[in-house]
Amino acid sequence: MLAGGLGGSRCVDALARAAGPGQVTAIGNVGDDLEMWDLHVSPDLDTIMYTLAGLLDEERGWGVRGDTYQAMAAAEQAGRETWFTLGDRDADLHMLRTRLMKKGEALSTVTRKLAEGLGVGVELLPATDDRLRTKIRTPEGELDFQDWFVRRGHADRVDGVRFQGADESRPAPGVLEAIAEAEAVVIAPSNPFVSIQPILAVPGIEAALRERRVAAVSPLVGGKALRGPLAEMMASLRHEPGAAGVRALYGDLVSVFVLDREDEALAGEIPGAVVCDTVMVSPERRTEVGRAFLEAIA
Ligand code: FO1
Repeated sequence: MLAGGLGGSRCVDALARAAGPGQVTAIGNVGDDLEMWDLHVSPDLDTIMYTLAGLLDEERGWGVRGDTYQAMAAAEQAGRETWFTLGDRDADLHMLRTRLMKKGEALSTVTRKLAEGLGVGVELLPATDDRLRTKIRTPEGELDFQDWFVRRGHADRVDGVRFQGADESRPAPGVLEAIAEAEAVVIAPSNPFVSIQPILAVPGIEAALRERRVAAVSPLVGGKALRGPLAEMMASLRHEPGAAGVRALYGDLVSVFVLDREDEALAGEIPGAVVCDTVMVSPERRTEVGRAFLEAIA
């Protein structure tokens, strides 16, 4: 499964619950990564890990449930950067990641160690070990992804997206093999512009997908994203609104497109459409939703 953001992590969880231990490989977006307090933060990889480990703050959609914020409070008192919130326990993970990467370990190696440490039963691979960063073009100029998303609350209109470093990047070890060997390849209900395209931008990944039958799950239900600015981005980037627009965006890369029941009426006009329940906000619902996915994409 190709995944980014909260929708992606919930879908990885749903599929993992339905398919059973050791059956799922998630390829995660790294375009959102940033350095905060000189720590390497990989929000999308961490959201997947925390979700699978049952640690995610589900209400907020990021970070660790019940975390404390002593380091943040100290930074604020001292007048240091606090626009990106790191809980104490979350920061400990970033410290370990940064320490191991400074010793020369690749992000994929470190991610495997972190996931094992949290008891995560899914193989989680960053799309690339190389530096790839999403940049957002706005009327105020080009912004780093988290600057746009968190610091400025994704209030600036998006006129374009690019992935710095993508052309020189290589897929992380195991990524192309996972795509080639999977029984089914699924694009999670993540934001296509800032979660999925930065994965596809790594040379070799899209070509590997084109050799396979790929299913995508719509991130828009009733024209709206459960969370995040996708509906607004569809408009500002001049795409057809709603699930049909996302379907068109994936074009012939995808042959199965999973729509939520709420969008059943669209199915007739959407190539490869299948319909099932896709909302998996509550962890209790995820096994059932995951089973329905497996059936729908089979
Ligand atoms: N999102 C916010 O809106 N504000 C934050 O301060 C914030 C901190 C944060 C820390 C660690 C982490 O793993 C994620 C964090 N996020 C925060 C979420 C993150 O910016 C986005 O949800 C993703 O990058 C978009 O998929």
